Amino acid sequence: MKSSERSAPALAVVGCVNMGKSSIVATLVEDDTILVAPEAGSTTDCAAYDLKLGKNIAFSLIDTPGFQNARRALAWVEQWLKDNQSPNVTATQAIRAFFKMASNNPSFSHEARLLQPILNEDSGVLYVVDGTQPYLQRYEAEMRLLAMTGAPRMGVINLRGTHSPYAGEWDEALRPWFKVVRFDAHGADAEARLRLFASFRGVDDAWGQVVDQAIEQLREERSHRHDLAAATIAHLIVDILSFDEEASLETNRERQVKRLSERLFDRLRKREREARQEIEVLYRHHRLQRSETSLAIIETDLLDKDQWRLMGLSASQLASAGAAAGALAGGVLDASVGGASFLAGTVIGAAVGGVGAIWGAQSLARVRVLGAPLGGRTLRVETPAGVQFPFVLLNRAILHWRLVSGRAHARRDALSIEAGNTETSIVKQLSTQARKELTYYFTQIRKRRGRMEDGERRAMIRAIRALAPDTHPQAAISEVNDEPEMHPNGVRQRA
Ligand SMILES: Nc1nc2c(ncn2[C@@H]2O[C@H](COP(=O)(O)OP(=O)(O)OP(=O)(O)O)[C@@H](O)[C@H]2O)c(=O)[nH]1
Ligand SMILES: [Mg+2]
Repeated sequence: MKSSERSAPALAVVGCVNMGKSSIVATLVEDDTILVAPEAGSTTDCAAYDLKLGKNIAFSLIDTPGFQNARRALAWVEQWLKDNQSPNVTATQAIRAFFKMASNNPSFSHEARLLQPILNEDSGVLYVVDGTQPYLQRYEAEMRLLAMTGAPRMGVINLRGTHSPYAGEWDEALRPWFKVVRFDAHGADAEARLRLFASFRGVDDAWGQVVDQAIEQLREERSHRHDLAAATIAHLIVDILSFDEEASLETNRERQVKRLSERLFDRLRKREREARQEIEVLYRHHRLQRSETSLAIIETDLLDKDQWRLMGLSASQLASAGAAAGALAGGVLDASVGGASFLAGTVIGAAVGGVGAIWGAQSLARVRVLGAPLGGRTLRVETPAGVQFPFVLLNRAILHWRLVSGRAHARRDALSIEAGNTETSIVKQLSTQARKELTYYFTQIRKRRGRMEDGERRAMIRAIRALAPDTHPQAAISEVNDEPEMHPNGVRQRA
């Protein structure tokens, strides 16, 4: 397609094999399906990927096979120029002659394919180099060939992390041929991605307006995604806090508690996974793998008191939760109290039945025995009482949110959520005001068993939205790790 027919500017992403071309395309267009692989020469054909904004295409990026025979290609072109010497003959004509020959010559198949969008579709050129590899003289042939096309162009040094010892060397080598920018294809966050887009202004003078519009729209889109993610997390918390499992009271209550707890926590994990997937899709991560060990941590830390401690939940809150669990040691599931709210509000812990074996020594699930309308009694297992639990849930959700929303789409490694260190405690950084507000919503959800008023629900979403990945408003995050002010401990004593 000629540029006159195309609505959006296009850039062919070219360079030697294995420099990170496909990685840059994947990260820029947020496509985690693009083949990124350690083998040199993994991309064998050109493919155009569009950066879509709403219905419009802001940019097209063309992933290309890497140069394989650049020096021989350049030698051919130079020979052609010698053979066709005349004041009217241009370098671009020589490149076109090469392209024509190479299209039917298997030893130049990569060169022919990568030149195709530049020569036939008027694409600009994004020349990618690897800042962790030394610059070698032979790369000059690639740069010369690209310069001969006359296409607007820019050089990108792929930093591949923070330590790119040869970036300076590359910078010097590229400058005679290109405007140069640096980019970390796998480590780039949303802002770094926008900065690279912004640098496209320098590729072609005519692109300024398109670039500015795209950046504005990308910012809006990101903000909208954050809104939706906050709503997804609020929804998750509302759902989980109102989960319960109920059945007619059986003689062997310990076994029944264990069975119902297992069922309840299966639902809980499933619901949490669902919410995570929704968030991953929002940020266009469709193929995200989670590492098994991280998953295990994720699955268990929900009820791990060490996590609570790291989150800044007070010692007294933890102690009373522990004491309440301890009071039940020895299977004191004493039905003698009778009535509708036997064991109401108490927590059942490791000591009871096999619950602890499933949920770890610090496990807490809430158990009630209720009077049934037609006589008899019902055993109900609910998600853990107290505000610690929703805060743990919130912390996990936000951690995941931040990781996913900041993750470059070129990465193919499993998502690793390392719980268990203070850096992962987002709740700990909350201001007193934000904690209070969230505590209030969590208490309301419990009280009304998930039926929140619309206004309240919206306010809760706003409170969660304030914790969005790249917004750190002072209102929500305090400088000091002040002692949390929460509902005393959420664990009521036995009636
Ligand atoms: N850690 C890290 N690895 C990277 C980065 N960029 C590329 N790689 C790795 O380098 C290898 C090649 O990356 P690709 O993006 O496939 O490179 P390419 O230039 O498209 O390679 P070909 O298509 O084979 O020419 C893959 O194993 C990538 O995971 C980066 O920024 N950081
Ligand atoms: Mg590739």
